[in-house]
Amino acid sequence: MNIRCAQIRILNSETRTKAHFSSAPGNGLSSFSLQPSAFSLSRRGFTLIELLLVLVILGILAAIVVPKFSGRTEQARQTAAVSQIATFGTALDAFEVDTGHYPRGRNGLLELVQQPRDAQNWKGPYMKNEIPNDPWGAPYVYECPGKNNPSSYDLMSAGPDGRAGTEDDVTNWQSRR
Ligand SMILES: [Ca+2]
Repeated sequence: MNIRCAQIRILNSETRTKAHFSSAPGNGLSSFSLQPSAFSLSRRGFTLIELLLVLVILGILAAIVVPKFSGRTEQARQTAAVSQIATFGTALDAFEVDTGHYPRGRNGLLELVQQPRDAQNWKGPYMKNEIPNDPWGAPYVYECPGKNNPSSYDLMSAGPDGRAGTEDDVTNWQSRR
């Protein structure tokens, strides 16, 4: 008898811990244990389940949102290509007004920013920056005189697939397909 048992609850922000002191007279302190309470254990398990649930939910959201987002990104690239071709058109028209003709050949776009030797009245550069690639990283394809626009020029981006002559091309002429 006279075994004294003291329970001290130590509460902190993360866990609840019970410290058990057991002692018998004459024997001094015979045992001491520090163990997480049942509440603490169940709380940790629940936290792990919560974490897994959050990961699962994030995975589901990613599966739903990412394809939509990438679809919009592709649409934004198409729009950017159309806009860029229109910007080239304005610059090429200004070039034509000044020099009397559109830049010739396949590298004609360069003449918008670098004065060609034979150009009279070239008042460029007609583009603010260097000649950009299309939104998919490929050079725009320029040809003058154009096969589709014989009186001016053909200008196109090969589109997402990078191949000219396919349905996803972005061109300055109406597709006949
Ligand atoms: Ca293409």
